[in-house]
Amino acid sequence: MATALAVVDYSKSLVGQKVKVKTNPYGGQCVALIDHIVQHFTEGEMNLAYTNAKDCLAKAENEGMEVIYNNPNDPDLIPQEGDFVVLHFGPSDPFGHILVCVSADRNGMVTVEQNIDGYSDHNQNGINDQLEIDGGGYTRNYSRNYEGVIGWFRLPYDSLNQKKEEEENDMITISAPGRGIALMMGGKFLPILHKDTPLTFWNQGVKHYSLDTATFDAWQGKAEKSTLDDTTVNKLIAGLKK
Ligand SMILES: [Ca+2]
Repeated sequence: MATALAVVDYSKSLVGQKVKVKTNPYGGQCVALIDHIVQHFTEGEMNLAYTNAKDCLAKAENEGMEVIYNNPNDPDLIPQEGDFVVLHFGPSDPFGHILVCVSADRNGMVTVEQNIDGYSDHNQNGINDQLEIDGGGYTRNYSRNYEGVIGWFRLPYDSLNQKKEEEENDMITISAPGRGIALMMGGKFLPILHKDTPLTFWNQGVKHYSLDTATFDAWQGKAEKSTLDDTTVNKLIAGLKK
């Protein structure tokens, strides 16, 4: 389930790693961490593919995420846990910065962020890692005030969870006399071979349908098409129209 708390927990689990995405050749950039988290929770449906941190509010808006623009004159307008916060330090700052808000109050935020330092040389070749392929920095716990914060955005939790629910509803178990029991998932027939397995699904809210053997066999793919005669089908359809 995608929740703000899940985003925070997942972000914390990445601390100490250099988190990268395929679309960013510069390795552990601040935005690569956020891109990875967004892709993780949306199963790849949303991303921040090559966007500089400072442009991520517009990108997030395009992707359909909720975006809040900061008003520095309103000290009560602060990000929530799990929000992705965008910083931009004026026109001389070419890239900006982005981070995960763990918690926030009027004075500042506890965060998880990657590549905090402008300069690093983890591979010790004397060249700033930021300028190197596979460069960047590591994900760290941090805290800061709201200097440079231009806004924040968050995952569309409601629609993500609704979609998940619909996917789960797309799953049923079926049985028929002498045929055992099977899982139907997205139109696919998957036999269930262990007596404990149906309970696992039912405990997750998967519904069960007891079918006749002919329908069961058809769903399993043993029959190419329904073999109900026209008279019966027409009677059924007539019944529907009532
Ligand atoms: Ca280097």
